[in-house]
Amino acid sequence: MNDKRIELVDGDITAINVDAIVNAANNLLLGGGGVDGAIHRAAGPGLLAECRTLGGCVTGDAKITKGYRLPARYVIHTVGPVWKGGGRGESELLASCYRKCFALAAAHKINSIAFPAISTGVYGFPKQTAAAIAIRETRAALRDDDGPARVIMLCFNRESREAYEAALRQDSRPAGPVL
Ligand code: AR6
Repeated sequence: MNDKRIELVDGDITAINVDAIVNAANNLLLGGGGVDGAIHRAAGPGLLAECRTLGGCVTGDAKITKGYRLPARYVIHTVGPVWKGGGRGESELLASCYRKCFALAAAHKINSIAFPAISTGVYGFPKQTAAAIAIRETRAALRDDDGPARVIMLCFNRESREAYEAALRQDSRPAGPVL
């Protein structure tokens, strides 16, 4: 079962020793608060200098940079949707963030990747729905032998951990006849 490749880890994403960490950024890609601020502080000014060359990023897309002073070799910057009640395509946009991150990970031969709970801080996306989308897209990326060997979901608080635990308890098998 590919869920064995998904780990829940408590703590700060900037300290994780993986090939790539994901940043929950905004459209400008020039830093901000929350996990974005923490990543830029830990990576140092080289990260902002490279981000300035990227021309921003549309919501639901992702761009990759080096990790500079971080233990991670790469940072994948993705822009999650602002929650506006659920009727503005927020779930599809959040799913797109995860898909674009996994596509970049494949293109750069990234074997281990750590995600924060994209959009669930300042952007207000409900944690439980966001965790279900994160786990569904991760399972899709790990189908067969595809995807990174390790996918870490960073749990910055207890609510996030509980949301991921609940999402992982949801059966990933397609519905079929009861044997
Ligand atoms: N490590 C891991 N997770 C963290 C950390 C950390 N160091 N710090 C916060 N979180 P948020 P968003 C969690 O607000 O909702 C920024 O200003 C946090 O508890 O960082 O996508 C950007 O520039 C929450 O669960 O990102 C954008 O303007 C999750 O990370 C905007 O915020 C995401 O919270 C993006 O908002």
